Amino acid sequence: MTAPGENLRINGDRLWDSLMQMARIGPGIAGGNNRQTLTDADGEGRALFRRWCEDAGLSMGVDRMGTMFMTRAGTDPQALPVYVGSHLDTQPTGGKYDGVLGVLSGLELARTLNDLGIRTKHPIVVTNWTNEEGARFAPAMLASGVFAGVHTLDYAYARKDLDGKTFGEELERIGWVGDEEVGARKMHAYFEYHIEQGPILEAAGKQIGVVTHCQGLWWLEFTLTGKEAHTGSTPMLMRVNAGLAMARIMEMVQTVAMENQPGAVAGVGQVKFSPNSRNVLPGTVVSTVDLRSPDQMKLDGMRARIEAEAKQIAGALGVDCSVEAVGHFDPVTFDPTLVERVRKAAEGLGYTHMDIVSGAGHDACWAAKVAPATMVMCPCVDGLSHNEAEEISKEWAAAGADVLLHAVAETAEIVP
Ligand code: HGY
Ligand code: MN
Ligand code: MN
Repeated sequence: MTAPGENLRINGDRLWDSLMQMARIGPGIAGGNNRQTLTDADGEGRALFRRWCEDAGLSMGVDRMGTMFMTRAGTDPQALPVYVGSHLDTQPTGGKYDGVLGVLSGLELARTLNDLGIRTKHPIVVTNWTNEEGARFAPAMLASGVFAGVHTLDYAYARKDLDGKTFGEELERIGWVGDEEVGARKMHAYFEYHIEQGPILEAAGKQIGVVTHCQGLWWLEFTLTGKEAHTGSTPMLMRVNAGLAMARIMEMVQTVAMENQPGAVAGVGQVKFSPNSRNVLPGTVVSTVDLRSPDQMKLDGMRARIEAEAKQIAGALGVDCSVEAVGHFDPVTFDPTLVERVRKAAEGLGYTHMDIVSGAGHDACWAAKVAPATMVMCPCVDGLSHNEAEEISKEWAAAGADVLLHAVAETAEIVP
């Protein structure tokens, strides 16, 4: 006799179809997505997700950071809900699955429980966090950070994009300022399903990543101030070259990361020259160094060394150097009980699996500060992500969603 829900499986075709429909909103130029947070495309994606959820009988709540909470009622309204979340916003040259797989798998989980007439004691809340990527408004995981009490609402609302627009203005403009106090909701547990965004699972031939930890992160924004001058008529020894300082800092960052192997990464994805004219030496250079490690000592040691050596490099060139930490979270340990539940679900479903540390940051990292939390991962092709060519298979997507379904259903307690 099978236990209630023992053979639960999601509808892989329906999940894949939802992913492909969402991918049509905010299309990139190379097959991926550019659905950056608080753009009109983000607003369109939110509206589609809301319609799908309401068609599935879920009721919507929105908080003042615009995070969407879509609730499937439980039999005990007093029971704290089980949250299943991720994000619909993408990088400027993002893939179709980063974040979106987790949100739409949460919806698929609700649709499947509806199809099978399965009730749970705890409500289940499918969540779309605002601005997970931090590409347009730093830091990443901004809304879940406010929810966890790491950032204030005012700090978040004041964050500016490269055009000087603020988060608060843009959230208002797309009409997604909700009425719920951010963080007022209490969670029984939080699950997030995500593509690995790295090569480990595919290389090991495993279908499921049982995520035990997430590495910590610093985003250090450097502002280098040199002297704007003519690139043709200014003698080399008279230059105060902020661009050269940035180039040497990037080389140093690479050296620091390589000297902290294994288990450390660091690099630069964004450099803004001003005035950014091809025959003017930059007056200012602004750039964010992204450094990460699962090891707290390494993480903080790298930060201290990069800041100190950057000041020396800039000083030797007469360039002024200031630095601000614009993103940070310590290495995260996910809830062992929930991790074991994911592992058992993978085993029970006959999926190959392995424990894994997440290289990328996720909203689950902040959710873990306020509730028991964990993640499920599926492989991605060549480990490629934050690239329009990001790819997974329908089978991988479905397997992870099956595991998510079982772990969530067990946590939400199926009512016979
Ligand atoms: O940067 C990250 O790790 C995440 O993709 N926002
Ligand atoms: Mn993501
Ligand atoms: Mn991402």
